[in-house]
Amino acid sequence: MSFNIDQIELYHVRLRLKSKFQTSFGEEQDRECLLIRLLSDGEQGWGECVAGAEPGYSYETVGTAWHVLESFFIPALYQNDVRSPEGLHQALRAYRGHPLAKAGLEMAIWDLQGRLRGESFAALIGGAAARIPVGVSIGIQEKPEQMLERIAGYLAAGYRRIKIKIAPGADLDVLEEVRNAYPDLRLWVDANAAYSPDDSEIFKRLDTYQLELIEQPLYNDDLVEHAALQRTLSTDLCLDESIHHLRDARHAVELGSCRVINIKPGRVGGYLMACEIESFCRFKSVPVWCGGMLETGIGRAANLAIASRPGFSLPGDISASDRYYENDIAIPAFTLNEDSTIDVPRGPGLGVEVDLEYLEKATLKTGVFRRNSL
Ligand code: OSB
Ligand code: MG
Repeated sequence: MSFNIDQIELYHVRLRLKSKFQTSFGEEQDRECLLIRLLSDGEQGWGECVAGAEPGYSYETVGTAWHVLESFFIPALYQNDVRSPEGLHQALRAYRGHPLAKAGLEMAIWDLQGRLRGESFAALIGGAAARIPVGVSIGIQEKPEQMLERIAGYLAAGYRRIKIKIAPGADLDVLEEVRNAYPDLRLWVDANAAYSPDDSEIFKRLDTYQLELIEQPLYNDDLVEHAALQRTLSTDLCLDESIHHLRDARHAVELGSCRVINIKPGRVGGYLMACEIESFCRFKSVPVWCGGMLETGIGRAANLAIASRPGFSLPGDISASDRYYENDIAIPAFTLNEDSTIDVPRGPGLGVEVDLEYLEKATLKTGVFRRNSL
């Protein structure tokens, strides 16, 4: 089904996180992101660009995403009369990089398409599962006791898989305590590229904690050093930052850089690419899971949909709304089931509505771009 997008709105929003989220690259108390609304034929579509306030995880920020959307992507969308996610990428093919901005726009098109057809995003992209196994990702804490407290809280809330952020100086001590307290916990660690191959002594120790995986220990753009490291470890490595495209996934598997891949639709430039990577990994029997970017309920709805494809065999970083925010911008809120799963939304499009009153309160800047005003 085709449609005519005639207005695009950008919202730079800021939401207070319930607790500070610290990683090896920085800390966030307020999550900033960009929400995108498309208007067409009396219907709307929402997307979330997961760029943040600072270029920490990615070089993109809310500011760079606003710039490329306003100056290049939105004009290209109108000029090429984009009417589908595939058409969007065709229209943007000359523009290198900025995957988070591209993915946000793609998400909004899927939502619009789903709403117009009365079909869920999950159905449109080949999802099958009705509920997604999930875990929680915990930021670096000042003291190991605080980490134990946070873990106890999330286990009590029903999460059955815990990922903790690590960095040099905040790794072995905390793991020692966590493993002593929870010998059987499904435990992952994520270094967000904080180590170098010189840290081989630390890796040897990390290898003794029965971790289910070690995420992105080395450089954010590396496949080769990860392959050398994987050969020395029995624990599975998982790549996040290094995988931007199907090609990277292919190279990582060929080189042996990892045995697991974290798929974040934003990082790979959208849902179509995320599906390609998932299909390839399924063919190669490489387990994948859906990563998170502290999304609002809009982005998390999309993550749940993609994670319902069959290759997503490990629990995602898709937690319940109350793990992130006091108030979420999307309704209804996502809640955790007793078996540490979250239901995939079934309504048309993303299956969530935006709380416009709350959106207005959370918005720092708005932009409106009409088709014929360009
Ligand atoms: O590396 O997985 C990451 C959040 C922001 C940037 C990078 C990462 C993360 C998370 C949070 O781990 C996962 C979530 O959204 O729950
Ligand atoms: Mg990660």
